[in-house]
Amino acid sequence: MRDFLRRLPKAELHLHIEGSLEPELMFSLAERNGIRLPYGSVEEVRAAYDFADLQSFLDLYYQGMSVLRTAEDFHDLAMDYFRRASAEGVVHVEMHFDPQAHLARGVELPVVMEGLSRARRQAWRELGVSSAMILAFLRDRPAEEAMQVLESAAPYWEMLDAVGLDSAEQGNPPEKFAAVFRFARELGIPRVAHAGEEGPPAYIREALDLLDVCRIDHGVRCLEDPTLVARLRDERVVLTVCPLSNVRLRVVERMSDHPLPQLLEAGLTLTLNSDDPAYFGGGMLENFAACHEAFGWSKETFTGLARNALEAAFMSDERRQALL
Ligand code: ES4
Ligand code: ZN
Repeated sequence: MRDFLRRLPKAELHLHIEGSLEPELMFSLAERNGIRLPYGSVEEVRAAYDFADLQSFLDLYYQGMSVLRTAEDFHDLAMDYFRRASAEGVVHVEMHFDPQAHLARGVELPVVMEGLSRARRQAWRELGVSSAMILAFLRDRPAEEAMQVLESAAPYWEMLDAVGLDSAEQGNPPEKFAAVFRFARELGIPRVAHAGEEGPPAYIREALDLLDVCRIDHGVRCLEDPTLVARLRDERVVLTVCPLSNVRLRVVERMSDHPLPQLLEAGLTLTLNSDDPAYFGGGMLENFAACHEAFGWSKETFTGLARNALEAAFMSDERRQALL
């Protein structure tokens, strides 16, 4: 089965590129940039990845990315991930990236864009892996700051496949970003948002009604609201579910408690994703394999989930036809 899951052409729709930073690369970039890390070894870093909730992860995630300073760093980060993903049978990667987390450290948007863009071209040329860019706003920062980021990204609007909304969900409802997402819509930029991971089903509704998103990242808490589930099913809203992330951030206690079987049974359009593979115990293949182990799904189920991702991906119809 693992071989089948590896060979299955997979598109990843929910990945934070900063969350793909493996401890080994963290150390080598720290050395290259003369940055001191609060860890003595790769093993110590991995041992620190024991999270109580989303916020305890975010604290280490923002600390880890402090080693990213130059365009070359962002290039190396993304190429390192594209190589690993390609070896797992991933053919398309949509990467969220967090400009505000870098601006706060004095790293300007052009540095990030140059490094990631160069890696995307190289991944396509050398690995045949296509990719997309999702500029994510940090929802625990003011909406005015997000608006400034979107305005300052004007030279890159054409390169953005979507804007997204991530970071600490509780107490930061989608409504807070209605004006920012309205502006993105006026610019013709598609929209996605994290909702219903730690936050309530009402945040999923708000993301649909106020942000006009085409996908919900996570969305697992929709099950608490049957009317919402019916709407998501009828409107074929894509949920980008991240099983290992949900276990590591204690959204669920263990894989066997994960609501994926109920979501599937409800007729929702689901995809499987890794979220932050360096922090949550593995990439796409590990997430697929964990579902097989926990739920015993058939090859047809996995083929269907992989197909959902290809159908929902931000890619040219030509590329999609070649992959479907
Ligand atoms: C994130 Cl809300 C959330 N979940 C997982 N990874 C993230 N990176 C930034 N925000
Ligand atoms: Zn995420």
